[in-house]
Order: sequence, then structure tokens, then C-alpha cells
Amino acid sequence: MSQFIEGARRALLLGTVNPDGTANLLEWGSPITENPAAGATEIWEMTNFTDHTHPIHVHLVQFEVINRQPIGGSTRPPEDWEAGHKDTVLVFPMETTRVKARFDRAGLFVWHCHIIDHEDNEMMRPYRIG
Ligand SMILES: [Cu+2]
Repeated sequence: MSQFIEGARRALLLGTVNPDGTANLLEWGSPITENPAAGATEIWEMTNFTDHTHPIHVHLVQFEVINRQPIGGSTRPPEDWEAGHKDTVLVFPMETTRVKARFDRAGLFVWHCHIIDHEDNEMMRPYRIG
């Protein structure tokens, strides 16, 4: 599952990555694109094409930070202070951040940037477990 973050004229948006690596910008009301099975473990790749760091929060799930990879660069391990289970991760500019989550609770939830001005301007997406 590949997500990404891209700047747009109107707002910073979340979305998905097209097969050719380009952006597929999505708004709050766009159809759900993240739909893990209940009980599934998935690695989510979040690529940030903006020049801001975004603290991305995935509701109702705990995850581990696996690694980070600058676009076109090599992976590096999580920061020392990122060990253990988390529900929010810093996604740095021009990098892919990978997290591993077990989606154990079926239902409709959201994932979003935790900067208020961003989440209030469509930098929030629904996702469904099960
Ligand atoms: Cu943000």
C-alpha cells in the first residue's frame, strides 16, 4: 500500500501513488483507497513530496517505524527515539517513511496530518478495516 503527500494550490492533500510514480491527489470525499482486511498486517509507505515535515496519525492502530528512504536514495533505520509502538509518525520532506501496522479492529477510521491547519484543509482521509 503506497500513500503520498503532495502540495496543491488549494491545500496539502493525501493520496496514493500511481504505477508510474506520479501523484494521485485525493480529498476527504474521494472513495476509500486504504482497506486492510481485519487482522491484516500491512506496511504503509508514506512519501512526502512537500517541503514540510508532516506528523501523520493513523487512528485506532499501533504501528512500528520500519525505515525511511529519501526519494532516489538508500534506506536508513528509524531514529533512536522512535522505538516501540506509535500512532503518529513524522514523515520528512522528500522521503518515504515505512510503518508496519496490524489492523485488528474492523471499522471506518481516518488517517491524517496532525497539524491542525493541514487536517482542517483536507489533509485527512478515511480508511476502512475489513
Ligand atoms: Cu501536514
